[in-house]
Amino acid sequence: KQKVVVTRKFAESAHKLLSQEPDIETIQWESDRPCDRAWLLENAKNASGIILTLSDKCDEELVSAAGPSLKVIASVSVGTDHVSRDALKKRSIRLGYTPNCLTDAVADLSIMLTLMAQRRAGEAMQAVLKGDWPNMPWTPFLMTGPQITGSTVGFLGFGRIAQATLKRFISFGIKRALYLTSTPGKPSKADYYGMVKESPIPIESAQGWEQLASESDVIIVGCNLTPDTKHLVGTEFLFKMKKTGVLVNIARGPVVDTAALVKALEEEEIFGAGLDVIENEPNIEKDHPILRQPRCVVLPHVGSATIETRVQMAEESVKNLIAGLKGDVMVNEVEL
Ligand code: 8YV
Repeated sequence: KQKVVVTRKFAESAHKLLSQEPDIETIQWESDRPCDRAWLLENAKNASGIILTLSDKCDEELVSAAGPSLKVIASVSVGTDHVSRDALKKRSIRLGYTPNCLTDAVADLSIMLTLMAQRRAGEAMQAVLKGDWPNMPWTPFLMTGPQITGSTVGFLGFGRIAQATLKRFISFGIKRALYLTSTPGKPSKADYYGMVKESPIPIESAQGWEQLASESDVIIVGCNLTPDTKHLVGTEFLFKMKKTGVLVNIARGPVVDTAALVKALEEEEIFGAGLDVIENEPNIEKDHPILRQPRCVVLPHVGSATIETRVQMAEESVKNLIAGLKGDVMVNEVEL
């Protein structure tokens, strides 16, 4: 039998799929706590496949611990920055991932964070929770923020999630979209929903980050984390944004320089922010300076957290793993 290590308790249906495979023996991490690294390294020995998530680093150490038997890594995620592609490539290990099934859930969250930041939902709810409402007489500009209708939305990264977010924003009546990919000024190669070419609003490729930052009312960070995108949103970017601008990050924390964001919020260089991800997550203590910013909504990386999506992600990962072990076509495979 081929040994498969599973680092989380995923949806029941996914475990069932795996257990129906006669040639697979599963080693399961049983706790709801993140999988212990020492346990993973120990149990990976002689494994043919590993199903893991973002917080399980898949690096040279893990791949060597598994040894030459390792054929497939199935990551329950769209992002694969926790996986060393080099370590896999040199041993011809295949990498499965789950790019499509979580798009809607994350796009929904992008909209939610945008509206929360623009409409000051976090700040307003805090005021109510603190019992301040009786002391907040109605005034015409009480808790007002910028409106999404008629705005320009800028996308840093223009993949599936960004395009699904744009599709939603169009129904909110935005007037224009700008995007920045690794080829500034060039039309996007992918048009996932057939709306980039046939859109009711102009969708333009920005010439560079300066144009994206200065002309957008909302910036959605949706790019991969790479050495090129780390801290791409730093002081210069944030201080180029409109003072009424809102920054939303649903990608990876390190794309945004948190210290620079705190400064931009404190100095009112931008209006607000919505973060589903942040540098050094999940180790964000109560006294972290970003949590003292009333105009910043911070969520604990819940972009894909709908029941339906998490079930699909797990099932798809198992299918990727099984296909990988059999030498078949995966549902979604990363080209290494
Ligand atoms: C997941 C994500 O929650 O898919 C991704 O890349 O960041 C989130 O959807 C996370 O990866 C769980 O592994």
